[in-house]
Amino acid sequence: KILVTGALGQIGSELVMKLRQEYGDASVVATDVRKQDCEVVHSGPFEILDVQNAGHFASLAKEYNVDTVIHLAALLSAKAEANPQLAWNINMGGLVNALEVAREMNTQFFTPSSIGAFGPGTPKDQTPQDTIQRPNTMYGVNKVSGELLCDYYYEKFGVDTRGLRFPGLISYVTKPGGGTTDYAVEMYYEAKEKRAYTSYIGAGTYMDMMYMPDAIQAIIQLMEADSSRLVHRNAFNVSAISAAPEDFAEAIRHHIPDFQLTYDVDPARQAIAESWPDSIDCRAAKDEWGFKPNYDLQTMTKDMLEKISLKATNEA
Ligand code: VAH
Repeated sequence: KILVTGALGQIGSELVMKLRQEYGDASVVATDVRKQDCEVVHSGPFEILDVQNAGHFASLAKEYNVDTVIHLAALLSAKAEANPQLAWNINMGGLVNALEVAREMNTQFFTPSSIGAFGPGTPKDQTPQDTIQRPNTMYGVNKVSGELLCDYYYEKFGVDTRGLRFPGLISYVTKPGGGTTDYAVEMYYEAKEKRAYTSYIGAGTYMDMMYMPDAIQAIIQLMEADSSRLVHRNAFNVSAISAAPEDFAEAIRHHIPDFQLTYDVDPARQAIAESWPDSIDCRAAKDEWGFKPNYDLQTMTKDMLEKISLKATNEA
């Protein structure tokens, strides 16, 4: 049985459905701090869980006799920067509780890291898998601490912990909440609705991005990889695209020729974006477990715009 925290979030809402498809509906216990009327709640076991509640976390894991914990519950970068103490409590308190469940029940363990785990002093182009990590955001501190803690639980207690440093993830199922890279998702939606978007991230600001299907595939591929091949564990650089707002706009114009991009830079999120890499080196993930994304900016844009149209029609 697989227990997923943050199951109603941007990654969780798609990962749960994919895991249920692969392993059976009853094999994935979806949890989140609130309940919603959606297919994750209706298609298999769902429990309300605040990951800061260690006792409840442990009792749920025992009740379902889980053998894998996928811990996604967290505050993303912009929200964390606005509420740093809350972010520490949720992001680190939740992670420690999740790792303790994994240790006590000897489960396999996954939690995402992020390009946010790198800071201003990190080489920006083709950021290496192993390099300096001194992020200057609370989210980044949480992600670096999380990577170190997950490696510690592997070295010290033998917990099979694995992680991915995700870039900005683009998806149409569930909108991200409180991230810095969310502008790219918003741009696709507003391109469809208004044929225009005002970006809070400035022109020329490059960040790594990836389409959600590639992210979901990477999680499953990593978790199924032969552990004897893994030189790294927490966490692998993975990315598919390095792009700035104008690159997304150009790709969108292939489908919506009169799309207009303007800028109204938000200093807080611009500062976070500028502290992150422009592009990361994913060779370790390719060499150790065969990471290979399928979508580039053009194919992602085509699929995103088609799926957003479909969604609008279905919801109409
Ligand atoms: C964020 N989407 O913006 C997340 C992610 C690399 C970005 O960590 O905070």
